[in-house]
Amino acid sequence: ERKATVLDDAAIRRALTRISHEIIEKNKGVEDLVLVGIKTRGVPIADRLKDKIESIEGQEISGGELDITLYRDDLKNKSYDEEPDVKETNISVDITHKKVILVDDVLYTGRTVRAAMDALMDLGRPSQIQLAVLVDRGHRELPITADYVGKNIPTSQNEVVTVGLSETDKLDEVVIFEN
Ligand code: 3GP
Ligand code: 5GP
Ligand code: MG
Repeated sequence: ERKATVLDDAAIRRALTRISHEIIEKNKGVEDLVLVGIKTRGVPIADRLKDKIESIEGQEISGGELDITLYRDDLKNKSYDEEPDVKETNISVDITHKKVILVDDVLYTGRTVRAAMDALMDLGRPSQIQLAVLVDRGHRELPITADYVGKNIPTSQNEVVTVGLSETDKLDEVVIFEN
């Protein structure tokens, strides 16, 4: 059951513009930054941030993708004991001594991000890893916090946050559903 629209397309655009400025400010520019999107919807979000940051700074930045399968996926009736696993990495730049910014749509338990950090460590030795998410819905099971958050949406466990993006869905919107 659809409960509420929490972000419409304008709100998503503004949140990503703000995060772009925060990334530039925190890192004092874009030197050595690599933006890595977590599939599926972290990838278009990373692409949008990359475009915005590049147009603000007038400088190109590197990007990449990680595919992390959620074995612990309640939607697919898998066991809660299983951990998310890295299926595929597509990062062509050397991330050693780089500041990697992981980008995902929703942050929940933190287990996907933990798997993503493991995968990055296997690829090289980043000087720093930061995390940007469009939505933080709470319920962390690991000591993981996002550096950049589009919107904090306190949810109950039986609510689901649906993220729609024009690249993958009909339109840009973030909606809360209750099962
Ligand atoms: P994404 O790959 O774009 O991130 O997990 C598969 C998809 O299901 C994800 O898309 C995610 O957006 C969506 N989803 C919606 N609610 C949930 C949820 O409660 N848990 C998980 N794991 N995925 C969810
Ligand atoms: P975590 O590993 O932090 O529990 O979950 C993070 C991943 O699961 C994100 O990539 C996200 O796509 C997905 N996810 C978890 N909960 C939700 C949710 O309520 N809505 C959406 N859209 N995705 C979720
Ligand atoms: Mg995701």
